[in-house]
Amino acid sequence: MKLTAAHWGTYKVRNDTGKNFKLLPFEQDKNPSDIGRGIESAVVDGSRIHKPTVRKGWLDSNKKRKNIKRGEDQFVEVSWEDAFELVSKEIKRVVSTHGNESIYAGSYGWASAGRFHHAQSHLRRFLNLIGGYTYSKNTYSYAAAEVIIPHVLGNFYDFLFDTTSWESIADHTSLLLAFGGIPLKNGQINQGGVGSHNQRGYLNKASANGVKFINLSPLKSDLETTSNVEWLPLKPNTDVALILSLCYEINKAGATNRNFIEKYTVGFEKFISYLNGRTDGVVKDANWASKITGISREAIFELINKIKGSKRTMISVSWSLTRQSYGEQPYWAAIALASIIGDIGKPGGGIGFGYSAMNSIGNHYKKIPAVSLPQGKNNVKKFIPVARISEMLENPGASFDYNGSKLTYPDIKLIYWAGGNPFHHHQDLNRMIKAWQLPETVISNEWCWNALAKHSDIVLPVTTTLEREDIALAPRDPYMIFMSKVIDPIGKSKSDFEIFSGLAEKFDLKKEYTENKTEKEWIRWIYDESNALQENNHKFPDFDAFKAKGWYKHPEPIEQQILLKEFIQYPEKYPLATPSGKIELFSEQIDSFQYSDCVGHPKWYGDKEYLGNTSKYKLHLLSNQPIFKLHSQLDNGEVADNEKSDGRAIIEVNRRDANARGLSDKMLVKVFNDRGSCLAVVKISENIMLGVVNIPTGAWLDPSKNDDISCIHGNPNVLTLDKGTSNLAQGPSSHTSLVEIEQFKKEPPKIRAFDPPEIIKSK
Ligand SMILES: Nc1nc2c(c(=O)[nH]1)N[C@H]1C(S)=C(S)[C@@H](COP(=O)(O)OP(=O)(O)OC[C@H]3O[C@@H](n4cnc5c(=O)[nH]c(N)nc54)[C@H](O)[C@@H]3O)O[C@H]1N2
Ligand SMILES: Nc1nc2c(c(=O)[nH]1)N[C@H]1C(S)=C(S)[C@@H](COP(=O)(O)OP(=O)(O)OC[C@H]3O[C@@H](n4cnc5c(=O)[nH]c(N)nc54)[C@H](O)[C@@H]3O)O[C@H]1N2
Ligand SMILES: [Mo]
Repeated sequence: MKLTAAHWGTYKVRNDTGKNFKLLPFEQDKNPSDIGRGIESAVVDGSRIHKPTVRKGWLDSNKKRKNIKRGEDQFVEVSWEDAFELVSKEIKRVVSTHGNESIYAGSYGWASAGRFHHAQSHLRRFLNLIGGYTYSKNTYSYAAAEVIIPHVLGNFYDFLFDTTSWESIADHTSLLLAFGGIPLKNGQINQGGVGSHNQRGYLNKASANGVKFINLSPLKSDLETTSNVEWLPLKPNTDVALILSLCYEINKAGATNRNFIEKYTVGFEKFISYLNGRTDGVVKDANWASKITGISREAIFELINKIKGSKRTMISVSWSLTRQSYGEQPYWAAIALASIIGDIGKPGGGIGFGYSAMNSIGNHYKKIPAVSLPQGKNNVKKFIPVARISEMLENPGASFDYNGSKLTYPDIKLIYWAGGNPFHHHQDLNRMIKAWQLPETVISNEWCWNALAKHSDIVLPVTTTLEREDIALAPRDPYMIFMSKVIDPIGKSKSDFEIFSGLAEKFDLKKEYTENKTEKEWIRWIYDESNALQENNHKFPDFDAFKAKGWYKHPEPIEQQILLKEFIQYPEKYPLATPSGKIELFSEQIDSFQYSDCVGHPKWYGDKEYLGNTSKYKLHLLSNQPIFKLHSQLDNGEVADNEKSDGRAIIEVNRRDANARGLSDKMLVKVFNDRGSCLAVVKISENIMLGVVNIPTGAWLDPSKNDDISCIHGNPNVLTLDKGTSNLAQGPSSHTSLVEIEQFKKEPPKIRAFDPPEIIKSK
């Protein structure tokens, strides 16, 4: 069977003639995602990059290196030979004058599924061969958790794999508190590929079994299932206040599971002393939390009674809770609450990180071993926490804090990006666009004229997954897929492998780069090496048989998974990977860093940009994950239009907020704050709480100087806050932002997001 795979699913391919093809649902998929069909139109869209292209101003000023204006310039098409020559010469010049540290190749992003054609792996393999690059640590998804969890609970990535399985929830949970909900829209995705979509089925089964769900989120749609879900809307970024009050009141009522606290945790007394107000004079009771969160005192006590009356409670915290100012705190506070309840390590109880944030969360597969393309060794030791990019570009040499260390920003002269889109993912894009002008050269490998390509000096066109063979093998998904080539490469595009092979040749390193293997041989190598890692009774089938069938499913484990089960059963034998070996409700280590924005225990920091602080901007902007695409990917395809109105992003607004501003359904509005502005189309809704608005991410950036609008298409990141979560993790704070809205009365400007820049064509 001819199949293709993407982060959003596996599809059967029906080839017609020439470039015509259709993607049909994969028979094994219980709930196929619509997202995939978006590529049918996107792959041949006018936004496709056909040839290597160089910014005119960069070519002209190549020797003088002035007048840099990225994002507003014409481009010139060049041959691959010229492109390889230009890129290799420039890299050599930068390395010899400024050193490898001056190359930034953090190159964050999701790229495409397919284990061999993973863009970042190729970029890094190549750069490591020539001495390395400044890299980035952590993710945009949950950086705050990646850094704080090892101090207080252990390795965060392990917990994502070991999350208590849905089967265990369906069989044992009585009450599930879902902070940030369990958004099924997000469960469409899994990094590296999805065989079958299961989150909806899991959630419905748990409902049918009588699990009581409470959706603690500003958006009702964050938790939808077949049974009644109780929706407790709370002001964005105030979860910590609510959780602390639950801890306080449960403890005050004498309902703390003392046995659990004594056996499995450290630091309880210091934490309680903070809750009691002994350190700051503020008692963290229900009254206090009610004022901050907008949830009434009565509702908080009702919630407490439900927890006290529940046989088994699961606290689920969505990843979005980490992407906000002080984003370390919600997870730490939730761990404290789960400890006080004492259901950690029991079937269906305890804490869960991001059910339905991806399709694989809560399936009971252990990590399936798989090899990646070897990246070699990076000789440069400099790195930045990934979301500090603008700050790095603005402040070469400046020092900053990160997880107990004092680090300094490098002086970046060259940026090389492959497989990510910072003009999608980064916050406060107006700030970034300014900072982006500072390096001498920006190179990207892209397949479409998105804002990253338009803000590059040299753009090398890559193939999409449909134009090459690969193997999808995601360690969290039981399906392995042979990805067939569906169409020939569009224009003169090449795979990242071909691009870096071509560049390596200019450094006389082609043999080292390719190891004399072709793409097909590399795919076979990944298959064989991964197979060697499987347990004896789980070996892959013969390669040719696998290729002919198109897919293989890893055998299902028998046991339900329970997070931290071993630690709870045998705390001495299986201590946690924290300094004390226990759950740390007070962390001596974090305390020793002396950060005012992340002290030794979970704490409410009220000085953030949120609805509790006076501001001329009265609405909290959420910018959640889009339903019909993955981030900015396939925004140029037809399926993404489902989530737009007249081609622009939609802003969900509560009816009373709309009425107060004279806004009506489908009205074109300007959303703004001091950082920027964007246009969007109003959708009035009862499903979003008062004072909160939401623009899903992913609209390609489309600035308009004429209209003085940072993005006329609706990219929310022109509005979001670009500030580290705290000195501990320095993670992104994208869900922190206050805005205002007004009708946009002028002529609606034409969207140019998908138009290529002006290109001087070669023959
Ligand atoms: N406001 C706000 N911002 C957010 C978030 C939010 O919630 N709110 N969420 C954040 C999160 S969690 C994340 S993970 C990030 C996601 O941010 P990104 O991962 O950067 O977003 P993508 O749009 O997936 O970018 C992938 C890019 O890779 C390109 N690409 C695809 N395949 C290939 C390939 O084979 N080779 C090459 N060279 N390129 C390829 C695509 O065209 C696309 O431009 O966004 C973050 N930004
Ligand atoms: N369809 C689709 N699925 C995706 C992605 C995509 O782009 N498209 N991206 C994938 C990626 S990379 C990631 S990291 C995951 C992210 O998964 P999540 O982090 O779960 O993503 P979001 O949709 O941003 O957030 C979920 C909900 O959290 C709520 N929320 C935001 N701030 C707060 C808050 O302060 N308190 C509370 N209680 N709720 C809040 C919002 O209402 C939002 O709808 O999704 C993955 N899945
Ligand atoms: Mo993410």
